[in-house]
Amino acid sequence: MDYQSILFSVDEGVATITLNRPDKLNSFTDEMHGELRDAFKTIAKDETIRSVLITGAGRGFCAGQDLSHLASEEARAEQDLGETLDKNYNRLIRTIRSLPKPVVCAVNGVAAGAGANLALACDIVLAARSASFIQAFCKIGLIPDAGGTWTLPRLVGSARALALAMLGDKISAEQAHDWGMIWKAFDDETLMPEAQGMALHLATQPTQALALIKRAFNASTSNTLDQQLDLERDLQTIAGRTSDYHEGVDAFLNKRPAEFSGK
Ligand code: LHQ
Repeated sequence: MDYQSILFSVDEGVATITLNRPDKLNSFTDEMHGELRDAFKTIAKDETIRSVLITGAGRGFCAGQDLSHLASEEARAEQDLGETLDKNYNRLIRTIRSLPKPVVCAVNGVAAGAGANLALACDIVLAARSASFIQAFCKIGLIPDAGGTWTLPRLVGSARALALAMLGDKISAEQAHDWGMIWKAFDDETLMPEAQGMALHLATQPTQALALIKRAFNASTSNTLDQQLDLERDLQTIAGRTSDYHEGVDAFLNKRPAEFSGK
């Protein structure tokens, strides 16, 4: 498939997706969603891909849904927002959260609306110091979507999440870092080398274990401690049967660097 709204490349086990509508701050269109679905299908199928990096082209990361086709009242009235969520955003967020590979997000500029919540759905979020996060939905009479009402309170607590959602205030990358919303903020010029280095590192790690870690953390949000202890037992049993477990222990005992195959 030829992509018009994203760039997609695979190198050294890392799949890089760049949202690529810079003039419109990489806002989402149906076309972009279709291309993202196609790219994630490749990522899921290709065993040589062991980590994913998502970023944006130009000065923005992603300004949420492209609103330009909603100029007329008829267009707004005709649109079924629930259908749009089912068709596009919910699928995208479910795909990222259930992907058995680590997903790094490099937020290179403003992340607004569903763009902010796309970033927060990723496993490790890095941001440029000039980047910002805006739960812009309330400014147009909507509620946070793309998983925001689930991720935000878990990341920053209800008090901050509710205020962010109800005020639509812009917060800086530094603030997002201080609040535990993202992993780290970097000077603008070092964001991409840092993010690429991290994605490359993850692509050399025990992929099955990383996938199981993701599964365990996903489940922990609704499990009791008892359920989670049982899940850890089950997932650790699976991890203990991977080649990478044998390699990791052998490498440690022989004082050599581990060479994980992802198997
Ligand atoms: C845009 C957009 C944009 C089109 C900037 N669309 N062109 C919604 C509805 C349906 C179904 C389900 O879900 C959703 C989810 C959502 O995401 S709702 C939230 C939608 N997003 C927003 O409300 C954010 C709108 N954008 C902004 O508030 C500002 O653009 C931000 C704060 C992101 C950046 O501000 P500035 O840095 O001042 O840039 P700008 O506003 O000048 O934008 C640059 C260009 O990008 C400009 O185009 P132009 O041709 O005038 O240069 C904007 O019109 C365009 N753009 N966001 N969402």
